[in-house]
Amino acid sequence: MKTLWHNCHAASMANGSYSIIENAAIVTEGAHIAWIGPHSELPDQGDIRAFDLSGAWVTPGLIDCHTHTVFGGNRSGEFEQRLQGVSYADIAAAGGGIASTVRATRAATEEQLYASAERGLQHLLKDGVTTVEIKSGYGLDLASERKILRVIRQLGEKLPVTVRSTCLAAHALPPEYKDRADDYIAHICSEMLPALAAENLVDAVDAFCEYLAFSPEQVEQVFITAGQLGLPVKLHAEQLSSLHGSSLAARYQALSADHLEFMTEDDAIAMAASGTVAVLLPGAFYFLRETQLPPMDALRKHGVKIAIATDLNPGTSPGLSLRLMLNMACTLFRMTPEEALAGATLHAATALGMADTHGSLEVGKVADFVAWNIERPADLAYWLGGDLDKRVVRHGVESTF
Ligand code: DI6
Ligand code: FE
Repeated sequence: MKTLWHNCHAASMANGSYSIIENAAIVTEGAHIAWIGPHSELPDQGDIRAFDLSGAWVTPGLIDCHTHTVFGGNRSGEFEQRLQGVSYADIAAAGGGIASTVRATRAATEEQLYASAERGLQHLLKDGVTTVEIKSGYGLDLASERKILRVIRQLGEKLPVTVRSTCLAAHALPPEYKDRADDYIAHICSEMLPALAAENLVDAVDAFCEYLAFSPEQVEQVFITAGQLGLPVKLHAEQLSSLHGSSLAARYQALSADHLEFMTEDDAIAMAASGTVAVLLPGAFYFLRETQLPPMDALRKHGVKIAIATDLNPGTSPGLSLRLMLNMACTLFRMTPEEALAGATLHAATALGMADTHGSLEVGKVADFVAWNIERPADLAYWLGGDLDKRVVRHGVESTF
């Protein structure tokens, strides 16, 4: 069954870059886009069901390509401590930080984790997100990581959103392995990843490469195992210091390297060569009051694709709006609204290995799009959050919230 969506303009992102069609029409057939172009060129569709979009701007459904949505508790107390001058690293060294969320997550039931994650995810969906990546990483043992990954799968089954699941078992050192990081990495590689992959709970593998987490050598072991299991990799790299994790990620053809404030130009050259997407997370930059900016000039000069995501997590980015992150990417990182929007659609799809099916409005792609009641596409990065007037279409069908 075909449907015509008309009386609209489209920020289509066609052919791999920001692009627009004024006075556009879109024809969907089932879950896919069958035709898109200027309305004046629309071939006769006969008697077709039609929806008038009242002059809206249509964008691809937003894609949040980096979140940690499933966790127990929250860390607003640490937020207050940091406002008093205690650093993120100091809090982590004193047993807080990720470790405190691990305790709360281990103590929570699958049902409790589902309920709180669903609440968080609803905020993103109301903001126009139709695809989201969610990482584990607050369990850090087989049973607890499995519990989180099962919740991630359930979210994708029950909510109107496409969910990609990433195993981030190498997020932090669990207390059982204190001073034995190599042993924990060996456990991840020999037990955890093979078991979780066999249960079809994992779409990609991530790690935290940082002086307060895992070394490049340890991350490499995780990448080798992921490769043996046929899983793509991603990496938290260069967030707090420069260990050249992003170059390592590029060597392993990673889908993305994320954060990147401390990356060098050589890292950017390596990422450009491997097509590894730079996922920038302005919410974490802002919330940690970071001052080291990601090297925007080097990323642009070498043609690295740049995505923007919320990093939704309880410690460094309790960010419930992807559009707010577009604003922050512009105000803090000096991206243009066009770059930011491409970063939350087109390049976010590439960062998830989904560029063939998602991220732009093109014939054959999945019909996930948002019709925004706005004057110009830049308005999406202009308003600071808020529930903008919009219609969300997923798999060719209008979603209601
Ligand atoms: N970097 C981050 O910003 C999050 N994880 C990571 O590797 C923070 C996670 C947390 O503090 O709970
Ligand atoms: Fe993260």
